[in-house]
Amino acid sequence: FLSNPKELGITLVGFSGGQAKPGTDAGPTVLTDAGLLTQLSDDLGYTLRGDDTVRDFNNLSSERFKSNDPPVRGMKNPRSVSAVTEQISELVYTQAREGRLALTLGGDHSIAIGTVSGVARAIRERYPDREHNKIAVIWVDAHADINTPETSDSGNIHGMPVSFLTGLATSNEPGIFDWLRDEHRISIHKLVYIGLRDVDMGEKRILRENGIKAFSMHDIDRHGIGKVMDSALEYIGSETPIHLSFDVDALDPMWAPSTGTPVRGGLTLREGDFICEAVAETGQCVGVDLVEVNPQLVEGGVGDTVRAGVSLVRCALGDTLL
Ligand code: Z70
Ligand code: MN
Ligand code: MN
Ligand code: MN
Repeated sequence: FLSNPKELGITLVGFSGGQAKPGTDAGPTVLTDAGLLTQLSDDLGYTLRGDDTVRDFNNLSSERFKSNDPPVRGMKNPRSVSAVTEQISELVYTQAREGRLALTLGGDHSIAIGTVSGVARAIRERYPDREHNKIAVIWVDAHADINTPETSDSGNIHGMPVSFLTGLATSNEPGIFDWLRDEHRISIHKLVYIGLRDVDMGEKRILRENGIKAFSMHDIDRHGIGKVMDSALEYIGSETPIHLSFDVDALDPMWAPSTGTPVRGGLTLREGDFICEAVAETGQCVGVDLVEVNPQLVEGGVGDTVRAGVSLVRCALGDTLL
């Protein structure tokens, strides 16, 4: 096992500065209010050791939104997102370094710049002599989130995390992602997408030119989620540690309407759960993110989306019927 059995490091990140809509900052609260953490300890047998295990970024952080934060290279709130993700990276690193499976509840998807970089660094350090000490990332999303500042139309950094994590985008500007070093980065060849259906022109070009592995909704329709997961995990290999970054908008809005950018034609809840179960089954999982739950966006309330989110996390942490 790459993580200690049944040991979690949970980080709650109510942050919405990677995109324009308020509400995503309340994501962790609605998930924990629904009893997610209690379920993880009582139903799944994880040890939760108070402050040490569950870290609420909103209480720990000294800086959230910076008051003077004009766009740089078109990026919106670049200093705020950089400062927040730097702190998340450090928090998640300390959890994963001790062998805890790092679970992060967001927040918008920009926070993955922190979570993935923290886990990547921790696993390198934890297994210095292991051949396979570089993590793979399974990015489950309607969107590819691989715009560079230059290809992005929106300037929203939640559409860019993968480009910064892979080094496709870099910045030397003081206070703007200049903290990202090689030990934080992931290989573009250890990245797999699942669920894509709303990808920008510039992103399609990046995916094509770099030969990035991607299973779109079309591939899932053609092959079924079982075969897609077999191929995804075969591509990654059975020795490589895996970080699962799950954007709830990968699910069809029928199952998860309370999110900033719902796109129809998505995964069923069972397909989403299956992805998480298949990752859990490998025993290679070292990090899990669940992001983009936004309780403010739907008339009928956030209940369906929260139930879906709770189900996904439970499955990713090894909940099974039998
Ligand atoms: C678009 C952009 C995005 C989530 C929207 C959208 C990105 N490609 N990600 N909603 N979760 O703005 O770069
Ligand atoms: Mn996303
Ligand atoms: Mn998305
Ligand atoms: Mn195919």
